[in-house]
Amino acid sequence: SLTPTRDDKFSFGLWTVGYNGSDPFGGPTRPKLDVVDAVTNLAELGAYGLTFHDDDLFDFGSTDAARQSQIDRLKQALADTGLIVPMVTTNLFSAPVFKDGGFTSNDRAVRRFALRKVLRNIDLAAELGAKTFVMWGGREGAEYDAAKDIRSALERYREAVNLLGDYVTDKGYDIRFAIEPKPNEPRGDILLPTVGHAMAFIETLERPEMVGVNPEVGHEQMAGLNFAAGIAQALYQGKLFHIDLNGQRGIKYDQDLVFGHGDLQNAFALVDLLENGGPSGGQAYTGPRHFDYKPSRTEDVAGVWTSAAANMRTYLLLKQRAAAFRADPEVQAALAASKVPDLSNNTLASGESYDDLLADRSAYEDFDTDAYFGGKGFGFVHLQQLALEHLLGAR
Ligand code: 3MF
Ligand code: MG
Ligand code: MG
Ligand code: MG
Repeated sequence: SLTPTRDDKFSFGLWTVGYNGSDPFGGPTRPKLDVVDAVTNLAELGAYGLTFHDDDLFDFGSTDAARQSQIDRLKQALADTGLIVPMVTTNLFSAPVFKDGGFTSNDRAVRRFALRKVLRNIDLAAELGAKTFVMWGGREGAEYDAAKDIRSALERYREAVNLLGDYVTDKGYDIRFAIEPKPNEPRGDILLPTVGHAMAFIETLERPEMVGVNPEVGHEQMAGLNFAAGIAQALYQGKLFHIDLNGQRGIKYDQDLVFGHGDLQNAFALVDLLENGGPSGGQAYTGPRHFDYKPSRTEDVAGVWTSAAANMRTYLLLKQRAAAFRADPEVQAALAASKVPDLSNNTLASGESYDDLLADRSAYEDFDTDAYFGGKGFGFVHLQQLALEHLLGAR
């Protein structure tokens, strides 16, 4: 069905539908969105979750009373609608004090303040039952090579994440961390710029099992990378803890378009991967389908909810198309002709050693590469055309 239900696990950031349309060149086009309105509208549209930064819910520097009042209003709205908070994240980028970063600011007092802000927010995440704590280090980076000792910065990042892992473990919270990579914006260069960088960094931590990634479609595409392929590797390595779905058209500023309004063919491949997985090993993704998009600056308040609904409808349309693609006997034949399933067979026979391989004349000495291929291609273009026709609803 194309009607979103709670079982689809669609979630939205409060900062997404709450985006007021301001940008570096102009002011807001929409009024501030109240959290209760956000929860009510998202629940009506069929979402199951709301996520937020601390500063989305209560202003930076709020008094304890103002902070608590917003938390209470959120809790009441959740109770009234049945919406949940699957993920919480901390804003370490908006306040001027974070202009050179939080965990990796050159200023130690800022680093200590950032840690305290995150620890306080982890307590709130646990209180609200969030299972994932996302960390996007948007200001962890530099514009100038001489201005940042990258190795020290990575060491401070490690120190911070190790401390947070100790805290969650000692408190007994049921929370895992997900690092969100981004290549640039707002910094000229951001630390842990891609999924690959982040996954390599995670292996250096004291508790690597507690930390995964939260890749965003547009962020990888800003680096010219294939998002679905990056997600496949994250799944393969058991590291896809969360995901930010949106749309991006090429290597430019972070567009945060509606999911599918960017590279639609890669969005199709992504939904096929998330929903149908394939027999190739690694974890299946069962987490939230989380949208981190921005209602375009041209839209009014009604347009905010139209665009929120569009994200979910596009996802469900792609899910339908991907199911039809997988079920089509012609696709199955094309996959077999292209030897796609063959890649899941081990290259060596069971128990075969390199000595056995070296002794196998058919593998090399007697392997006539020209005769074997005989000019025969793989047929990938036919396969891709079938995918495209399913995507277009032509089959
Ligand atoms: C910026 C982002 C961030 C993160 C958010 C959640 C403001 O490009 O994508 O959104 O997703 O901080 O961790
Ligand atoms: Mg983003
Ligand atoms: Mg983005
Ligand atoms: Mg994001």
